[in-house]
Amino acid sequence: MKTRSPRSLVTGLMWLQQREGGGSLRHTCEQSDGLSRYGWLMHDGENFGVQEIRDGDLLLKTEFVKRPGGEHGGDWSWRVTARMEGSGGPAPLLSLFFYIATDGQGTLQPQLENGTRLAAVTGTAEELGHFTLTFLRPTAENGEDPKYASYNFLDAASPGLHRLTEVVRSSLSNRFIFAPPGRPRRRFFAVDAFRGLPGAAGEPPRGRLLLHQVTLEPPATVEVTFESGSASGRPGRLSGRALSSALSRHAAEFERRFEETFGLGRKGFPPPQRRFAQAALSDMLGGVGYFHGRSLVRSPLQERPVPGPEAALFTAVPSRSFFPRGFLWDEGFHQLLLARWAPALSREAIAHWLDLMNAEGWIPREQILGEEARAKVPPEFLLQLSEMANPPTLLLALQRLLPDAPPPYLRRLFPRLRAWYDWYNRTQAGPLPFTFRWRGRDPQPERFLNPKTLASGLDDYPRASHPSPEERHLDLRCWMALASRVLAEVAERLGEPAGPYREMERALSDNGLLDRLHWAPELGAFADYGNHSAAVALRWRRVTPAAPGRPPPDPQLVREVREAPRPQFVGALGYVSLFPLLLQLLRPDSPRLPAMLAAMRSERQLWTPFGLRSLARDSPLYMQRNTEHDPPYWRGSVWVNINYLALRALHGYASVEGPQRERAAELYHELRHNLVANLYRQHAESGFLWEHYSDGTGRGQGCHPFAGWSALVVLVMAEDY
Ligand code: 6A9
Repeated sequence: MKTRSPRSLVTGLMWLQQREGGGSLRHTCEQSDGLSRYGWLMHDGENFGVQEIRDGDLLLKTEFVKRPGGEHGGDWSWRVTARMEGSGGPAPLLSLFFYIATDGQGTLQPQLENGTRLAAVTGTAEELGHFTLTFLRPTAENGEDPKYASYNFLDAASPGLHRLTEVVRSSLSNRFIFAPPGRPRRRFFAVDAFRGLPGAAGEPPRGRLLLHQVTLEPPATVEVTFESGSASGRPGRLSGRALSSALSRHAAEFERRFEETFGLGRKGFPPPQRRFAQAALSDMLGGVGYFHGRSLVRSPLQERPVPGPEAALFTAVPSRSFFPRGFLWDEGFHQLLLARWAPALSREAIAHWLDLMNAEGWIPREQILGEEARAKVPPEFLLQLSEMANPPTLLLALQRLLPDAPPPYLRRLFPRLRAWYDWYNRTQAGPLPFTFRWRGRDPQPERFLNPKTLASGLDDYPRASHPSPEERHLDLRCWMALASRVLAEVAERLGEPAGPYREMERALSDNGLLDRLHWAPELGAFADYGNHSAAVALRWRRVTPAAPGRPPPDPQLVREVREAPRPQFVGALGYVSLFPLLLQLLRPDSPRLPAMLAAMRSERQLWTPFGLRSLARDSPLYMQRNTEHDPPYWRGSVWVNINYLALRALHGYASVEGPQRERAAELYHELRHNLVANLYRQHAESGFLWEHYSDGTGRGQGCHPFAGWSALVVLVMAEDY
């Protein structure tokens, strides 16, 4: 836990199941730890949460409650419950490591009991004032009887949050003996003297780390309380029975609020499905973080990257394990959900994002702020290019917040929204009026079957084979229609001139113009246009000749173009083709609507029992690798964010007059059923939400847990569009 401030104190938990040779120390979410499941089952985003973690046979439950009071945010308490499941046999000893560390400011004083047990830490920090952190003695699971435990503690210099695991791991030694009275003695690993980290010699410490290690035989319960010095007159310590009753009060309130917000009980979802939806929302809320630092930025005019200005970001993240940082277009989807649960929190996140804008009006797509975030990213992915856009989905979320947004908030947002909108119009303009083009496609097309378009968010989705200024991108054009509409709505709310936005919206939603620019008769669908050849393939080739007297170099996979590219529509049917429908720009009586619905419902094309696949099964690049090392990503898999947009649109077409009204309603019901049933089943089987889902088997793919946009399943269950 941290405060929302740049040089926050941090408190946390690590654990270790003691085995011959050590076992592995757990700390941050890492896919490579292979935990069979973990995630927040309940989390209100503010004051309360319940998390379950399964690590082999160990079941850990971590709960927290905050109690507001005083001048510094009040008190909080943790309860950690450990239990072994299954398999019999002697359970390994379990060590829980509770720590607190400073990071550039604040002071800590250890309070020792008998010179060995770290019973408490007192301290001060800018945001927290004076405080006391108390490590209570463990109890048996019932919370009453004392439990035998060994105690160790560590007092070390901290090289920064991103290296705390290493500090602890490197100070473990197994010279310690666990000796419960009348029971066999066992050796175990515990924190001993800290001898410094490799590579850190000479670096000034960032702060101080104090750590309390409790070693015991599960089952057991351990509590930790944080008491704020300025919160006087508290009714009593928030531990034991008082903590139990606070936890159950919060849990009941969470249930009530969840039902009031999403109505899944009213809709007839049985308890296991409701718990699944609660876990999806909670894991998104549990992933929300406060980040601080500088991006690494390069503009096309600069040779060398430069650090951006210091920035702060309060944001949800796509994945706690794999992408624990902010992503621009992901965040719009996150906030669609969070706007319903906690509108004020959602407004704050959106405001933070808009404050990341530079003087040009650009917002970097991926936010890698601070050392902890940077430690998770390979260097080749660090750079943010300043011509690179990403879909303006924050506007979708803002549209949802609009009816209840306080005017002063909107007034402060508006200049930023205008600058952002102008930036897209200025920098992502297409070759003809009212067309748009994503910048920053990969400049070396011969390395890929189809050069990527990371800016679009649909990475390897097939586009024109030969990137050129002639390209017009359908999805971006549709996003700009939406952007124009939302800017007009905000302007109207504020009594600012909305005319130019409305005009742009009208032009970009003109179905006749859309047809002329993007309808591909040969495909029977809407499409991108550009310099394109359909006759491309990857082939193994020796690209460089052998040097004299050396063995020939390894063959490489390179692109072969068998037919020269020419300006034409791009023959790919998939998510991009659906955009005029997804963003409801097609009129309900559009003569194109039947063909689009047919493509969606066709199993040879986009329909699967698990949701809509990203690229038609009969499309040339369906499930094709892009390079030797780059498997298909948006070339077939089912993605939840786009399925959410499809359901929202079908729901819209099903609720207005039009010749396709009934067809849209049918598709809506079937698609909703398929998507929800599969995500629920995969979650029950694997324990996680996933980044995307196989169109062949429905299995989760990519990284996990992915409680980013996959958690939109909650809104789908609630039919809240
Ligand atoms: C890779 C390697 C630990 C890709 O969800 C975030 C984004 C989406 O915005 C985008 O639409 N994901 C989608 O196509 C993940 C992108 C991760 C890029 C960084 C670094 C990490 O190794």
